[in-house]
Amino acid sequence: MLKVWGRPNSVNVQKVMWAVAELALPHEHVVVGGEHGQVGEDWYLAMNPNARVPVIDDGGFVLWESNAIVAYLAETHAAGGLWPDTVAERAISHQWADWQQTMLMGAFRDVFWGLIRTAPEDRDMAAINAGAAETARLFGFVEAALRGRDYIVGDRFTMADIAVGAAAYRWYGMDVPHPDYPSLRAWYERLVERPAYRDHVMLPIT
Ligand SMILES: N[C@@H](CCC(=O)N[C@@H](CS)C(=O)NCC(=O)O)C(=O)O
Repeated sequence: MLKVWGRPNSVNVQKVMWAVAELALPHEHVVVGGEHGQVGEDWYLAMNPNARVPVIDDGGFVLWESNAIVAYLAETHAAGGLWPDTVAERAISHQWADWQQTMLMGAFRDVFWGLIRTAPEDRDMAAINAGAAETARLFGFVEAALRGRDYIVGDRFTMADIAVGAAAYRWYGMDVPHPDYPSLRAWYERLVERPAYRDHVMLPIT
C-alpha cells in the first residue's frame, strides 16, 4: 500500500496528501518531521537523504520532492483525473510547480518564517515586507494565467493547480497585502469547495 511520510502542517506534505485524497488512494500516512522528528534517522535517510518531508513508498518505489510525487501519483492513476490531457498542458503544469518551489517560495519564505515561526521581537520586518511585496507581485502572474479560465490548464482541476493552490491558501490566510486579483480569487474559491483541499491544505498555518 502507498505510504506517505510527513507532518500535516508542511505545505509540501499538504500537496501530496491533497493529491492522494483527490485520487481516493488507499494509503498509510506516517507523521514525521518538525517536532515529530525521525527524519534524521538512518532508516529515513535511506529513503530521503535530504532529511526532509514528504517522501513516499509505493510498493517499494521510493520518491521524494513533493511536486515529483504529485506528478507521479497523477500519472500512475491517470483515470483519477489529475493528469492533464496534453503534453503542452503537462509541461505548463511542471512550469508552475517549479515556479512555486523556486520563485514563489523564494519570496514567500521570509514572510512565512518571519510571521509564523519567529517571535515578534525577533522579526526582520524589512525582509518580511519585501517578501510580502514580491509575493504579491508574483501572484499577479497566476492572476494573468487564470484570466478567462477556471483552472491553470485545460478546463478542469488537475495537478497543475496543486502546487500553487497549496501556496495560495497560506498567502490568503496570512495578514499581508493581497492585491485585487479577481481571477486568482475566483480560482481559490473554487479550490475551497474541494473537500480534499479543505481536509489537507486548509489547516491552521503553523
Ligand atoms: N523541495 C522539497 C522541500 C521539502 C522541505 O523542505 N520540507 C520541509 C517541510 S515543508 C521539511 O522537511 N522541513 C524539515 C522537517 O519538517 O523536519 C519538496 O517539495 O518536497
